[in-house]
Amino acid sequence: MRKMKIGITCYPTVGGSGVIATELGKMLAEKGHEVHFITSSTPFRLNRNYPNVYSHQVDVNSYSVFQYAPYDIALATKIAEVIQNEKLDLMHVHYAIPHAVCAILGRDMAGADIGIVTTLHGTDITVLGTDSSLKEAIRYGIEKSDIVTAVSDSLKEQTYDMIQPDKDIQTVYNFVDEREYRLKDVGKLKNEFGIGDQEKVLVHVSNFRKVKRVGDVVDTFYRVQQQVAAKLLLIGDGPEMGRVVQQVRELGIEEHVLFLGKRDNLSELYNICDLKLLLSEKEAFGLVLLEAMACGVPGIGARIGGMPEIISPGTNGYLIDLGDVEQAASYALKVLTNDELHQQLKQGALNTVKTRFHSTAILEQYEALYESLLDRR
Ligand code: GMT
Repeated sequence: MRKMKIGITCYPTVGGSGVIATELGKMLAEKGHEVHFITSSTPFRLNRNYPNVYSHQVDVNSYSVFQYAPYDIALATKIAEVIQNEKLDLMHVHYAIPHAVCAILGRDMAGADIGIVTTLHGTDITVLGTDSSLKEAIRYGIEKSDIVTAVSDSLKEQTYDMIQPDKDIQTVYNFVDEREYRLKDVGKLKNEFGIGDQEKVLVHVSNFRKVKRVGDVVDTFYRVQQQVAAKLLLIGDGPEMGRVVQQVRELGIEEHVLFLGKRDNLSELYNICDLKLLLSEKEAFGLVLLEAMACGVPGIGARIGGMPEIISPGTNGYLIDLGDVEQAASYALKVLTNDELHQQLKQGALNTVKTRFHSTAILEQYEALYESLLDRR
């Protein structure tokens, strides 16, 4: 395998796309490639010094004459500068807009003949794609990229339906860093959170946007805790938090719900959990399901987006019809009251990560795509 110089652009703040972009960059660097992150701030998972990894920050100045700071232009300019100074072999950008469009412009500005790989993560298609003012820009970003990947077959199909690009899109699934997300002995962590040994622990992790339907998670948990002693960990924060806090109060289950806010040490927390709930109405993949599974936590998800590509009902969790909290509660109770079934699903979850989403295999898929780009030039 040739050693390549790879530029990566993503949204560096918390979010699945930023996590995947950063973990991919770190793993590519470990394999000897030179990785250049070109982002508005240092990606949050780039939390220590990694050899072969460089971070280039996009400075976005706001001028009183402009109503909006020109992030896209500043990013394209920075991409052009890094392509030229570092002699990049290719750019891998996450999100069609603005990042693919910025990379195309940056390549043009640099007068370089390098390949652009664009990975679609969902929000850029399922949310922005419905905005007619952006649809043409998304199509342009996709069609002018050399290679386009989507994180699930579902997202690929949705992109064809909504954007109709004249472009081959390949599915490359997400992955986790198995060295971090794994079974761990976390000692008395469960008790330290005030949870009794006999209590079951359900968990939901998201950015609390409306599409995550955290209200359904709380309604499901309300039904579960009526039958078994249980606690719900709500991890993350976002626009719906106020409504969720109110719902928990109205249901009178404050004692059973732990609002943990944004957390970094998720793998340790997953290791005290028994079941994951992700009942969103849009979810191109559902990386948090995979992270939980890597720690032996089966999941209940809605039958939408990429979730049916991760959850095999009865093997590593269950799927429900969107919004059917009765069904979700009934599956949760089935799992939490049958130790043998729970153990089977736990094993199924671990196997899923190992056999279908292993980082080694996913990394090789990306490397093969990069190689094919170099061969074409
Ligand atoms: O789900 C979000 O709100 C964040 C968003 C992002 O851009 O980081 O997540 C998207 O990308 C993740 C990584 O590929 C996927 O696991 C999420 O399913 C996807 N979110 C949606 O499609 C809503």
